[in-house]
Amino acid sequence: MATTEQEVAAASADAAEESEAVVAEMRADPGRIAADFELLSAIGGEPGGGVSRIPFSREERDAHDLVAGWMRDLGLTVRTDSFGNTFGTLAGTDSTRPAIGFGSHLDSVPHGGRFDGAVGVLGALEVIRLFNETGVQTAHPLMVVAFASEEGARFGEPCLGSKAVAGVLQEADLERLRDANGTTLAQAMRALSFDPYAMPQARWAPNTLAAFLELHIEQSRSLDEEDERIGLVDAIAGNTRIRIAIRGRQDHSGGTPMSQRQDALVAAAEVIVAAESIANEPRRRATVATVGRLHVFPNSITTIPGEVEFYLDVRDVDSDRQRLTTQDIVTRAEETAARRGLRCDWEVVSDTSPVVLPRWLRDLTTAAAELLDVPHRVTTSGAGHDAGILSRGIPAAMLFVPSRDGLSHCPEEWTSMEDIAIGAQALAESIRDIDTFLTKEVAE
Ligand code: HGY
Ligand code: MN
Ligand code: MN
Repeated sequence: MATTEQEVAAASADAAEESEAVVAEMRADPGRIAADFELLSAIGGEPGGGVSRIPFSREERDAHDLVAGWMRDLGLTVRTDSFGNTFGTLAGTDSTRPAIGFGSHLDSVPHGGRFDGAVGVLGALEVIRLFNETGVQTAHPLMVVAFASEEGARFGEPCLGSKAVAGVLQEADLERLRDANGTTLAQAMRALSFDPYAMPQARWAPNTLAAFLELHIEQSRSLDEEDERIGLVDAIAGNTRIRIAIRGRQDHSGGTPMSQRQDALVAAAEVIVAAESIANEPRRRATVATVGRLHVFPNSITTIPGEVEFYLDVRDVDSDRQRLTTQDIVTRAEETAARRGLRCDWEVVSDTSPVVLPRWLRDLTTAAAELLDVPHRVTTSGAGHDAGILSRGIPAAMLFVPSRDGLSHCPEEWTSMEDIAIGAQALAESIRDIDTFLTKEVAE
């Protein structure tokens, strides 16, 4: 659907003209959004303001049930697919057209923030309210989306719900993916009365969506530092996740001389420090490497650890740097274990490529931010998102709202309701512009 920048500019100008009046009427309401946030944040809410709504938990499902009720209250037709994704659809004036989809996810990392994912779903509901209030009717049907299991925090593989609809989640993954307790994805789904082997039914037919937009917190510092209100995302980093197991010899911490030890934890510590210094090399620029989960066995104060398992997360917007850095860290792990007389095994848990989002769609969302006359910038996402998965087959765009001090995946994660309202308004305007643009483009 390549198109010239001039076409987009002309269409944006037309849409802006038509929209002037509507933008004047469309005023997202921070108070309304705040009320929804209070109720949603109570699900999995924790002292200190964070939430735990981990993938395929009771809390995630309760959040989907709550939002499904709000979708119905707004007159949307609601369905939950075989993988737990929830959709609310609104007819357009031309039912022959594919829908314009917009939304995000409702799960969180353990002890995470209230805003990651939730902003995109609650912002989407505010868009529907704005359209209902101002009588906006789009030619394309609209689909509000709440994806399941976006966070890779539990099973290591991110964006499971969007990968299911995109047809890239394999049946083998249902038994392969395990959490820290050894629970497989299939077992976790069954525990919530889902049939894991019905997952293929969630796959979308081609042409289900004409475009997908995701409003999301930035989870980085650039907007907050530059006092900008909207980020238009040009690219989303890829991520590679490796499970590394180092095996030494379990032994007595008192009776074993230092020279006779095969300490798995010391070896793992050396590898983790090496991962940091490898990612810090100037030539790797934007690459980041993290070890966030580690198990020690037998985890006893008076025992030299015999085995350590840890997870490496490497990310970059450049796929070569992403994969070469991963390889370099794994090679260092193997060398470290060999030098210490230990054993190193590893497996790729997940590998998701970076993606560049289509310029023509980003130009339309940029025009919406300009129409609202709010400070905005083009920015890159270090975090992964459902929009990145969908963009392999559907034109996708992302709009960011600021994260205070860039903090995310922590209870301190925070975005103001005023900024979320601005984001919802830019999302609403973008949807209108895309609807007009695609209607005109096809008509001509
Ligand atoms: O971890 C991430 O990239 C995102 O927050 N799911
Ligand atoms: Mn997210
Ligand atoms: Mn996240």
